Amino acid sequence: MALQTRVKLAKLDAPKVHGLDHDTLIRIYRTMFLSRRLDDREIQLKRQNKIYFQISSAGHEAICAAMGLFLRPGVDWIYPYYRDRALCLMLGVTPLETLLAAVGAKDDPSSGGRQMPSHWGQPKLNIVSKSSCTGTQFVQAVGAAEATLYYEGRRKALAQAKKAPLGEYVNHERDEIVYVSGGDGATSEGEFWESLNVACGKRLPLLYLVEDNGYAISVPVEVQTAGGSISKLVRSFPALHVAECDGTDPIESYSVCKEAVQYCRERRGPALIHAHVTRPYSHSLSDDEKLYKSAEEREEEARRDPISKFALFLVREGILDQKQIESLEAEVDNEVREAADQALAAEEPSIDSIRMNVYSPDVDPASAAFESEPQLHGAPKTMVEMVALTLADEMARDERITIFGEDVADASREDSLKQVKGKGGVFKATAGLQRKYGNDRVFNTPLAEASIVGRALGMATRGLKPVAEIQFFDYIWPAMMQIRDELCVMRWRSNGAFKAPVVLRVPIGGYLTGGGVYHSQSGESIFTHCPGLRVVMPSTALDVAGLLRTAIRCDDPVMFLEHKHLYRQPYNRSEHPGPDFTIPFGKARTVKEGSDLSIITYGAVVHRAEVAAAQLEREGISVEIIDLRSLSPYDWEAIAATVRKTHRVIVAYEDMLSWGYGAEIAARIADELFEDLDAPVRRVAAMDTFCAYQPKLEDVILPQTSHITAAVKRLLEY
Ligand SMILES: Cc1ncc(C[n+]2csc(CCOP(=O)(O)OP(=O)(O)O)c2C)c(N)n1
Ligand SMILES: [Mg+2]
Repeated sequence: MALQTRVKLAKLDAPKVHGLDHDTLIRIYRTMFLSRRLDDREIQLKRQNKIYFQISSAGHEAICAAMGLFLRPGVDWIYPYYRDRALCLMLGVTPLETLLAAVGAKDDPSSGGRQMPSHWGQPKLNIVSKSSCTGTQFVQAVGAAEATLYYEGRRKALAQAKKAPLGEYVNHERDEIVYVSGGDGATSEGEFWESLNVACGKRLPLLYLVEDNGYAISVPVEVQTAGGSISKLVRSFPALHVAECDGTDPIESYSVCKEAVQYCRERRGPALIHAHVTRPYSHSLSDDEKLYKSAEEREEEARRDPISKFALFLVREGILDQKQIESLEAEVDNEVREAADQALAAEEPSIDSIRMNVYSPDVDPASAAFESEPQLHGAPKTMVEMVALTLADEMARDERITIFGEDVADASREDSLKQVKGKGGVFKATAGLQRKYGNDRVFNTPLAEASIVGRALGMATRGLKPVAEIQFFDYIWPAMMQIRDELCVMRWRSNGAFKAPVVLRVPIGGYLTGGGVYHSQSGESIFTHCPGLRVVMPSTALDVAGLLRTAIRCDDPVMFLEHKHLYRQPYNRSEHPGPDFTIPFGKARTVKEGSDLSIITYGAVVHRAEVAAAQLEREGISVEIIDLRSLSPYDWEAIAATVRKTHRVIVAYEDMLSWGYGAEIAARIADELFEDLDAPVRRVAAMDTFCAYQPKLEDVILPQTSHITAAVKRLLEY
């Protein structure tokens, strides 16, 4: 809304206001005041039980409003913290839009009523959907800044990204930058440090704003940060521009933001602003700061309140007189009242909308569009060779694909690359790809799993197609929050405005003879438990080719589990099926037909079931084997069909017996196919313990052919 308050022009002392003109000074104040009034209104609505949560931006308005003057909506990429209301208003988010989020309205542009208020997100403004997690945003912003550099050199990738679903929001400008903010508390998360390491190492155009209000809920900054000052700690990061300011003073903030933004735009490296702000309204409405802040401290904070201080400044400098301030404030109050009335009358989301946008509405990887016939040619390839071949084929087709992780490159040092054969992954699954497609497309990362996934997510948000590798399933856990709370939820929480079509390739499983507890883990059920994520686990080279290609071409995040023990087996090789061979997700493969009993399995147990079936065949027992190969979605129809055919079923899987993936399948069979069973559903699985290094112990722990054979015989006795 245009400022209607008439302003008496005063002569400004230029150095005092860093060249800011009257209109801009008033715009800053208006935005700050509007932000505060929206908080006040939300607090009132919460007390009236008309909204369900409130977290304020009070005390943070000055630095955020100042920053908003330098960021360009729809050009720069914004990863805002929940206290960035004034920034978002400056960039074009309207008061009504913020209140639509507060009431959880259908037309709330950040989430359609799915997220709490102040969890910003608007694709047309390049404001990326924010989760509640403190710290995850930092590594995602790194990925977004990497996309900036990537698109600079890869125009074809940009064109391809624009053509993909949600491509209307893909953009790139030569001097764009990425902004990410967080609180003093959030800087303690590992992801903050992981992100700085990459941003400085790659000199990314990434601007950090640390809004230090002295507390993370009740934890004071000296407990949070060694020495109490984050800017002191980060000063030794190379190429990082570091500035500290009074974030309650918009004019000082303006000058500091100007310099930092310029530093990033000029591609001199990342910048970090450490802004000291206040937090007068407690952490949220669920908190009462009187419980841990002394009265003296609270009074001191009140004296630093940015709104009252700046109003006083404007009057003192003759920019606005008291009457004009009152008139401006009345105008803002009116605007807030009107927006609140509209928000309270807004339509709620429909109950059935809850199922929408868990997965892509545009690309269904389980559809017939992904059915194809293999065009087999060439010498048989192992599973791991097929991974590399499929990646190479897809990279040739789609310039959006980037590949990264620990040790995935042939050789990071270009001089060495000329002289050596190349590493290409600890299992050689990415061998030769860097040499073929370049260092910007295939590269090694620091040893930091959360940042591998977070960076992939940041790139995917901007239209790229990252295929990242987690070196061993056993080491995926630092990335768990990025996977569970970010990758899986991005599309749903933004109500379809953002997506995260990352492929995570993860070597998994045991039977390694000497793998021990940290190189043999299973745990696929932990990820099939996560809505939003597709999980596949092929057991043959042909299925690797078809399913990996589908994973890359689909528009959802996919966890592609590669069983290490199967990588180089002679029994699952395949000729190359051609560059367009895809297999739909959620379609099982009948490994062997049979009539007496069914074994439902996947991964490394498929072959063990085949060996068991061959032995049993000699004793006149006919076993049917179903390889699920896709775990989420999975082929319930194939399961039901085989149970209805043989009436006896064993679910055989490598994960632990209790709470393992097969436990759910067995439960569903017992639940929904009870009438079709002639005997109870049986499971053959690993013991509920860890996988031992000593091969004799490993043999006992993991399911073996002999366990399957014994289970089949027992089941046929019914
Ligand atoms: C990963 C994670 N851990 C804990 C929380 C709960 N939590 C929400 S805000 C917050 C404090 C954040 O402090 P700070 O980063 O300083 O931001 P401030 O709220 O002070 O602006 C905590 C612990 C969370 N949301 N995410
Ligand atoms: Mg804080």
